[in-house]
Amino acid sequence: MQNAMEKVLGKLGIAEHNPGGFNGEWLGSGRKQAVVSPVDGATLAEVTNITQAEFDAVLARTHEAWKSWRLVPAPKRGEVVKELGDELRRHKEDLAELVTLEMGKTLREGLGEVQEMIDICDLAVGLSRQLYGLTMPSERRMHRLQEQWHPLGVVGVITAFNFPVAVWSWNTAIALVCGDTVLWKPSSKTPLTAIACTRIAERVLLKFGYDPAICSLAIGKGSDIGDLINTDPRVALVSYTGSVPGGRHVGKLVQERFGRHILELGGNGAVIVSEKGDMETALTSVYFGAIGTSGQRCTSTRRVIVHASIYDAFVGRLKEMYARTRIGDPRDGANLMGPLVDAGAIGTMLEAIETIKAQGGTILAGGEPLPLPGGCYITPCLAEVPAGLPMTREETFAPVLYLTRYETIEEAIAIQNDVPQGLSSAIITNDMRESELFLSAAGSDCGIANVNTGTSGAEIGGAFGGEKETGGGRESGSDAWKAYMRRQTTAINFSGKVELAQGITLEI
Ligand code: UN1
Repeated sequence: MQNAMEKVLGKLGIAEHNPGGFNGEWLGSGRKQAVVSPVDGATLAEVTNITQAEFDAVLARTHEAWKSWRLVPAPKRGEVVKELGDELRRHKEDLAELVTLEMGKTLREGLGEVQEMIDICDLAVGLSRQLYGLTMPSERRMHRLQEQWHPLGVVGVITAFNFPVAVWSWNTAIALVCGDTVLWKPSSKTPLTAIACTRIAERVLLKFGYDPAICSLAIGKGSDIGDLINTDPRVALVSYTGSVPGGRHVGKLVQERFGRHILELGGNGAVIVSEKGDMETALTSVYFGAIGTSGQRCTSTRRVIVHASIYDAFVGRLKEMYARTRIGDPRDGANLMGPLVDAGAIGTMLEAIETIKAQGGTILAGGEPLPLPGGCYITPCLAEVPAGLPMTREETFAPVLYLTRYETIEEAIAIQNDVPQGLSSAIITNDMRESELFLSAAGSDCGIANVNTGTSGAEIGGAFGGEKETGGGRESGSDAWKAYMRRQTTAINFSGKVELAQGITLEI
């Protein structure tokens, strides 16, 4: 395994010691950190953070690069993103393996994550010829009223450990075709995947003769480097994925200077399992949603609201599935669940379980740490709770699933909505009235509402994001690209004389 690991690192350009900054040159002379794999506790490599002074050099170059990148025609920018997608296709297996090594998700999920990167590149290539503005009828004679979309500037992309590469790609592929440059600050838990992606982007940009600083990198302590991004007016848009407190902090700092932000914060996904739905569909959807990525997706299923008439049957079957879950080395295809990201995450999960019990919940299964190398493995937990238990309103970033009974569909929707977060939700039902109510204005209050499929695993074609404490931002598909550009409304007068709008006359 050691040799296989070194081979993957080598193929992706990861050395034993790696500078953590890139602005066309690789740089970094700050604190050194060893990157330890949650898979088995092995040290993968060492990364040197950038200093505050180095950050300034990185941002200055990224901003400078934008001044010429914005003038490259959008379809030409699309060609670069097409090549980026092709490079990701070539490196899909290696990059997926590095994701698995660095943060512990199963290899099949790692491959899925890299596939999301490829998908968003494909979408962005098409988009590069479709950055449409509207024309509107002018109220004045021989006038044209229209809007056009211009590049925004530097996009600061701050990402989390759980999707260490996909979130960068959602932002970067779209930002690049929109004529923006990108400054990436990855989670300090996953710097190697960030270096690997930046090396790929560097090669692609150089191949086309563009400034590689178009895709820059700033690895460093969150509160230092993050706040430099948040407070610097050269960063036009900050796209932040992380916790609610983190997002509140970012939002305030960026708003203070009237910058723009996209916030992708906590989720607290719920599935309503109706007695009018298919039991197998419900079980599979809930199971993958809860244990996938070891419960560390923002779209993870954390709550299941089950109709009282089928509750016992559903929970009985789910308990069997939980008991059968194969947990272990995420590179082994036989295992459905790998480790949590680090020992701290295990501690948080164990504390949460104690709080659930203290608040009156009952643990039905799981929550037992496993004696596997690295010390980051634990059995997934099922907890039976009354509706409204305080812990169910919090996002514990771990495989803990709350089970609650309901009697009426209105009650189920009310329970689903009664949390501060609003990212993802689902209903399992074959009853059209129930599913339409769930999707109506009186239904789910989340950014994502699914029918007969679970809360996680969103496709990149739709806009991704959520309401309330999830932060309101949207990334990926649909018209999410508009957040990465500035809209300009233009009135053009070709009449030869001045006519004022709103019928105002002027006798001069
Ligand atoms: C996240 O957990 O931060 O919908 C993103 C999903 C994935 C993305 C999750 N496509 O589960």
